[in-house]
Formats: sequence, C-alpha cells, structure tokens
Amino acid sequence: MTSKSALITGITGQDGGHLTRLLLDEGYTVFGIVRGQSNPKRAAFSQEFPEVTLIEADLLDASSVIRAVDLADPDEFYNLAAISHVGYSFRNPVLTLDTTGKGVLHCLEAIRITGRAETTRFYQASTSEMYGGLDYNRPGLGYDEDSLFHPRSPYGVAKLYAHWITRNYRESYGIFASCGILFNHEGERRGVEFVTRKISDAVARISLGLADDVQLGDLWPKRDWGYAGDYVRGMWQMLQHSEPDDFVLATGETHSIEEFLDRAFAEVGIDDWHPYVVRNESFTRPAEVDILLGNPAKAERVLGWRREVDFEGLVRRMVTHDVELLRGQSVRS
Ligand code: NAP
Ligand code: G4F
Repeated sequence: MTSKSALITGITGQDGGHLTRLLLDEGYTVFGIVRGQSNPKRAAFSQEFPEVTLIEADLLDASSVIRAVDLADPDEFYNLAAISHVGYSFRNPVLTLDTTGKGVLHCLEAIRITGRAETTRFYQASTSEMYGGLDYNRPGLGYDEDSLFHPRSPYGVAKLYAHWITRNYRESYGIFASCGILFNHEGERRGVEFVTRKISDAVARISLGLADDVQLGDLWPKRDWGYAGDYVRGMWQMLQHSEPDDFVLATGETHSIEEFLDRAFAEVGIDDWHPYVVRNESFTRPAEVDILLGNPAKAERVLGWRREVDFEGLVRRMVTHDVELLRGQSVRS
C-alpha cells in the first residue's frame, strides 16, 4: 500500500471511475475535479466513492485548475478530462479545442506555476484518433509510438496539440509527463453516446421488449476495442515507470461495428440483427476514421502491461451488464 496522493480530472467519466477504483485499492488518497455547480454525476460518484475528495474546477478556467492542484498537492496528476466524443467535436470545434487542447496547457501550467515540476507526475490521455486511420505508413502492423499522425476530426487535432504540449513541458521543464496513446476502450461505465454502449444498451432493450430498433450511422469502420479496466492499469504503470515516455495501449486486433453487432445480438439469441438496425445519417461524420489497429509491443515490453479481456469477453460483459441493469430497473418500477 502507498501513501501517495493523486488528482484526477474527468473523474466522473468512464476511465475516471475505473482509475479511482484502482488507485483506492492501491492505497492512494484520491482527489477529483468536478465541474459545474450542480453536476448530476456528482452524487452518484460520491455514493460509489465516498473516500474521494471532489474539488470544483473546470479545465476551461486556468485559475480553478491551479487552485485544485494547490489543494490536492498530488504526487500524480491524471488528466482524463476532455470533450471526448468525435461526432460532437465536429459540431462544437471551438469548445473542443479550448477543452481538449488548451485545457491540457492549463494543467501543465498549474504544475509549473505552483512549483511542482519536480514533484508531480503527469499523465495525459492521448488517443489513437491522432493517427486518423490512414494506415499508409505501417500497413497491417498497427500503429505504434513512431507512426505518423493525421487526425481526421476537431477532437483528434485538439488531442494532437495536447500530446505535443505535454511532450514540450517534459522537454522544457523536466516535468515527469507521460502520454498514453490509448485505442478505444469500453465497458459497463461507457457513455451511451458511444457506439459500443449504444449497441449493448439497445440489444438489452430489444431482448426485453423495451425497444424495437437502434439507429446507427456507418457500420463498416473498424476499431481496436479493449476493456477500460485493463487500460487504466496501463496509465498507472506509466507513472510508476522510471522515465516519462509515451506508450500505445491497444489489443492488436481490429473489428468492424458489424462484427460488434453480430456478437452483441448473438448474446441474447438473435442471429440476424439487420431487422433491428436502422440507418440514421445524423450519426455519420464529415470525415471518418476507417480503421484503427494498435501495436502495444512497447508497453508490454517496457511496462509489463497486458490486457486481460478480449473482444468476445468485452461484448459479453457489456450486454450482460445492460440486461441485468434494465431487469433491475423494471423490477423496481
Ligand atoms: P468520458 O467518459 O467522456 O469523460 C470525460 C470527462 O471529462 C467527464 O468526467 C467530463 O465531466 C470531463 N470534462 C469535460 N469537459 C470538462 C471541463 N471543461 N472541465 C473539467 N472536466 C471536463 O471520457 P473517457 O472515455 O473516460 O476518456 C477519458 C480520457 O481519455 C478523455 O480525455 C478521452 O478523450 C481519452 N481517450 C478515451 C478513449 C476511450 O476509448 N475511452 C481512448 C483514447 C483516449 P462531466 O461529467 O462534467 O461531463
Ligand atoms: O464509439 P465512437 O463514437 O468512438 P470513436 O469515434 O472511435 O472515439 C472513441 O475512441 C477514441 C479512440 O480511438 C477516443 F479518443 C474517443 O474519445 C472516443 O472514446 O464511434 C466508433 C465508430 C465510428 O466510426 C462512428 O462513426 O462507430 C461509428 N458509429 C456508427 N454509428 C457511431 C454510430 N458512433 C456513435 N457514437 N454513434 C452511432 O450511432
């Protein structure tokens, strides 16, 4: 057990929940940033994690981030906050740049200005969206830390700024700042606005007679989907390493949304999902990332990171969870 403390931004999000559980189990004192004067996720979070101290701050407001860093005085600072939905970033590109890009600079400045450059380790949530799916430099091998970036969305471009400013603060001020370039990771804490949870939730509803269909956009894109619980362990391992560095976390497998649908509907005994899926253009994007495939060899070799949940296990876990959740709700109502 450790006596270390950690500050987490984005603590009310998917990864925030998994990381909080891991750090509390490791004995950390955990602080988390919540935004807004009446954030609806706050009460549920505090009920699940009463040990965590929540600090009101917003990545858009540098002074609030400085105050949070001063209050928490963290050994480790995990920056998970972002506008993280790619489709939303096309509709709100300026807010995405300010939050997902400039917000990271506010975190790094907070560490530097408060004199914590040598004491606070920083994790930045970089993303496979920075590669953009144009697999022209390493066809078939999967993107690694040396692959070229070609982001295809305002979100991906903002994350690329965040990635480079984090590297810049590492090189300029000696901050122990590491970027995890994480491929898609999912699970029972995933927001329903993302395609995997949207499908697992819909499959559960359809199987229980609570919905007739699900409306989706393009089904051919492929993603390297892993389980979020495995990936937050990798984040933590990056900050326990002797040197700051950048690491890809991925499964090394890629699957289309159609394959996700195949497996998810099969979990509830439906062999042909086509009658239940309705195309809706509003869920397509001005530019699409065709395929993402990651190569996690460096994280496996240097950090000893391993993912435990495979694609089949991930889909099963999500559908089972959503069926049980909805059954519980219908029993209560
Ligand atoms: P998520 O569920 O969408 O959570 C995003 C978090 O950011 C929420 O807690 C949200 O708070 C917070 N946030 C948004 N704007 C903020 C602001 N202005 N100030 C403070 N907090 C703000 O995301 P996730 O899936 O956990 O992902 C965590 C991080 O990893 C994100 O940076 C994401 O871009 C990145 N990432 C995710 C994946 C993935 O597959 N999940 C892959 C690669 C990288 P509210 O609760 O108030 O909305
Ligand atoms: O689930 P998605 O919204 O995830 P996306 O765009 O891959 O982004 C996620 O992973 C990134 C890592 O690569 C993260 F950085 C990012 O924060 C986020 O967590 O969409 C996956 C695919 C896309 O091709 C999308 O066009 O599913 C397609 N899709 C088809 N119908 C849909 C839908 N996506 C959503 N969200 N909703 C649909 O109805």
